[in-house]
Amino acid sequence: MSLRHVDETRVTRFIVRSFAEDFIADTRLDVAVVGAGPSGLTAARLLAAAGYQVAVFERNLHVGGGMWGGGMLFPRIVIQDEAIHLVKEVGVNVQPADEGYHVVDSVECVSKCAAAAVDAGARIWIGMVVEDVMIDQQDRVCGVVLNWEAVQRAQLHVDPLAVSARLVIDATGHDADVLRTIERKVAGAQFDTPTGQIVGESSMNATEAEGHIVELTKEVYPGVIVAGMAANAAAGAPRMGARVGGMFLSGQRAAQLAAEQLAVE
Ligand code: 48F
Repeated sequence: MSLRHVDETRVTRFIVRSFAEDFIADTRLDVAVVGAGPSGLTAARLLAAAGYQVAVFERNLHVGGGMWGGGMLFPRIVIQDEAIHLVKEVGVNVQPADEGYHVVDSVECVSKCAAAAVDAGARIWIGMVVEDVMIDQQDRVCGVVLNWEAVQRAQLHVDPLAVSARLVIDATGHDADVLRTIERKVAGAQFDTPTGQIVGESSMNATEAEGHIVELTKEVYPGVIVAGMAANAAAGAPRMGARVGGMFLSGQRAAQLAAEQLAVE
């Protein structure tokens, strides 16, 4: 059996029309999640499931952030008892280790976390970098400024486009890229961190890192909740390696805080 002949220009129209319809729908968001690692995908899934209009912007062509490579390219990640429900509820198979730890296949974990976020109603835009934020008259962040990662890499002079968001979640990992951009661009910006500035992560101490990550997940700048490794980086807390339960719990906390704030606005 041969496949139906499709005029190539119709394929072009299908793709552009579908992209345009969905992207226009995402120009006024409740929550813009920046970064599709474990914390961003978890926050997006939970907020979309609660009925909020959520989009995730990811600079790479792939989702999953630091999860794919597991620990030093061994494609396994370790999650503690306290967080394991957040991967079990998206269907990830779990191998119990001992002392309250579980091992999961990182490829399976990325795939199922991303699929569950999309199934819940979040859209994930890949290849798009958040290169700036929009701010209102009170210097509150009210949206994100987007460009293609390919444009940024090629250093082409191409103006970006912006989408509005009632809240932004910075889930950009070690770089805390959204907060760093605000620090660079908003004169006198003060953050809810120990120094009032973005401190940068400190060397590995997994126990301390995981102990603080949920409380460090908060609105550190008006309109921006920080989640995942970016939360530790903002506050100067340590990194934690391939033990990633804290990332999932932080994503859950970011979703809770965002929902509480959106509910009262
Ligand atoms: O780094 P990442 O996985 O963040 P996370 O959710 O989880 C961290 C763990 O994976 C691991 C770890 C555990 O101990 O430390 O690293 O905190 O995912 C962050 C994602 O954000 C994207 C980046 O490509 C990655 O996929 N990202 C970073 N900056 C931008 C961005 C940006 N400006 N615009 C769009 N995406």
